[in-house]
Amino acid sequence: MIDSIGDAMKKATSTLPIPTVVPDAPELQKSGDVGNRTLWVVFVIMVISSIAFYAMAFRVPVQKRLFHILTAFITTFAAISYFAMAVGDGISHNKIVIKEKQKNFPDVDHIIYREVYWARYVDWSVTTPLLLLDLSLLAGLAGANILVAIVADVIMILTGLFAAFTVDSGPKWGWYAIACIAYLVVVYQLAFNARGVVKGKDSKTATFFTAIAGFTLILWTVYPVIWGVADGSRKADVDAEIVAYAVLDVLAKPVFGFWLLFTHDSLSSTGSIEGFWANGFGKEGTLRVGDDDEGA
Ligand code: RET
Repeated sequence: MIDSIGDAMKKATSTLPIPTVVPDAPELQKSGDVGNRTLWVVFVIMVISSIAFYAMAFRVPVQKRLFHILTAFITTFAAISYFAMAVGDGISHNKIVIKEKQKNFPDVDHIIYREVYWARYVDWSVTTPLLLLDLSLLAGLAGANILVAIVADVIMILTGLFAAFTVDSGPKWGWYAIACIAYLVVVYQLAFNARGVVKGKDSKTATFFTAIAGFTLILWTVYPVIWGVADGSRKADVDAEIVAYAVLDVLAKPVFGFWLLFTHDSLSSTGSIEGFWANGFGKEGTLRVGDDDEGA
């Protein structure tokens, strides 16, 4: 469709007798072979990791499975999103109009259509909260703080999506700024609140949390940088964008997951979750039939 816009414009301008202002053909920024192959490779990595995580889940008792299940869900969602992008779904075009000044002529609009991989944002809006849940449960973060981190995280991804589709640069960087503020809230919850509470656990869990949360925060901070040079300022081409996110996604999901689960399995019981998430609604806390009659 985009090509036909370009063709139509070329045809129209070629039939003009005296070209007064010659609008150039729209530029299409899309992925090539490298990008497409990368998407398939990451899809396969996500599928294999998911199978491994589900297998690891079945090897531990159901009471200790929460981290395994969360981590397997993360790579499962990523596999679905990478499949969507590899087959060409989950991709749209963002139209950008750049006014180019001409000497002695009116300005010429330079139009760019750039592929936006919106399936990524759908993936991130589900998987980054799950990653945060993994880390929060490991640290023993309070429920209210977990919610703050997750809501801030969802705001970060959604405003990042708006930024990716905005046409004018003012609102685009405005949305980006909102997303960055939301990201700072996430950083605060992990780096201060979660780190504070994990100190109350055994030293192995505390040291492990500091290492894996530090790894996570460094990785996550690279995402907005890539966004800035890719979707943001369009300095990086689409293939470079795909490869950069692919490396980060593999580190942030499968590598993070294997590290978390192998270490979790070797940690003492303080690394595990008790209560409902381990045992469901047990005898304590359920209302027994006849309770009311007992006092009568
Ligand atoms: C965006 C752009 C707007 C500003 C910020 C961003 C942050 C994104 C992050 C994404 C993390 C993704 C992960 C995926 C795992 O596979 C939305 C790029 C701050 C932090 C961990």
